[in-house]
Amino acid sequence: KKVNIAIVGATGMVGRTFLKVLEERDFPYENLYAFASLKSAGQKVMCKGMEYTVEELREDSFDRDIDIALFSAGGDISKKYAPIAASKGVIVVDNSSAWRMEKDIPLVVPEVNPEDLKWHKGIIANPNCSTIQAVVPLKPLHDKYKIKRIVYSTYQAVSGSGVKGVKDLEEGLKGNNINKAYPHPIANNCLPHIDVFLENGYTKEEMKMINETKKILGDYDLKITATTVRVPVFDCHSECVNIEFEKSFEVKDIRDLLSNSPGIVLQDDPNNNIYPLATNAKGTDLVYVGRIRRDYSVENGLNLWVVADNIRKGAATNAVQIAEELIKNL
Ligand code: 11C
Repeated sequence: KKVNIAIVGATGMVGRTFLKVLEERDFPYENLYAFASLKSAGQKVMCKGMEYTVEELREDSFDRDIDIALFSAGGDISKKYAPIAASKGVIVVDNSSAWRMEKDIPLVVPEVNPEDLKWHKGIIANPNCSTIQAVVPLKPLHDKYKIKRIVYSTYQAVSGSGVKGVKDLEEGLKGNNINKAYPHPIANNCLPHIDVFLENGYTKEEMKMINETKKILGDYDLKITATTVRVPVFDCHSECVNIEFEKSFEVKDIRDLLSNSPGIVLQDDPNNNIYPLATNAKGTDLVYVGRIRRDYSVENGLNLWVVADNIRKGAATNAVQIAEELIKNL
């Protein structure tokens, strides 16, 4: 069935990538509507060779036949407009953090928990980019070996901060530290600070990884800690994921399992300098896993290096994949 689709935040970094991914995957829509703030209204965007004029997002924007709306316009816009859209029968796939931890809102990565789409009430949350790429390999491992504890250490690209972050790095590399997105120069630095600091000493990004992982894997007993770091890389997040399992394992079986799991590409041949790299993941929709090795410091410990394009699999592609799952049942 061909559906009518809306993009909210169509001129932003993720919004433009929604359009690119819809085109690349030949998502079967009949009509497409592009919305953004008044400031961007009137701009033109392209999808599948057609030009669309961006309309101002208003309360009556959803008073027409729209089946699915992909939102990426920030938490405040989602808080206000996602319930309005849902009340008019639109299924919202929301990329912001506004709804992720709400009990009655599914938080979905299609390779991991597509079954959670069944209980949506009109709004579905798209997880944080750094969580999405981690849970894709964690899911098959948890199913087979039962995870006890996870230690995340991330190396996150500036595109996660949007255009501002990209500008800070571009300018910083020219010796001009504008520090618009970050409190310190990002060029030649690693900033152990993503999003705001909370009272418990963690950043919001770290708590997102911890809480979202539990919700997506459906296991609130998991013990998880995280350190999230912004690095001077334009695109693609890299992560070291340290895991402790209940059950014993053979590293060879882990490799086999991951290479046969959906959405994953194994790149693990250290003798030939092959391991996941941000520059190779850029522009793709998959999660790359390598440096698979035993952590000898604990019983049943494992280390992984996980890389993915944070704007694509970490945001736009995951949302479009959710929409692809939804249209199977429309
Ligand atoms: C970053 N993960 O890299 C963030 C960006 O909750 O959707 C995405 C924030 C979010 O800065």
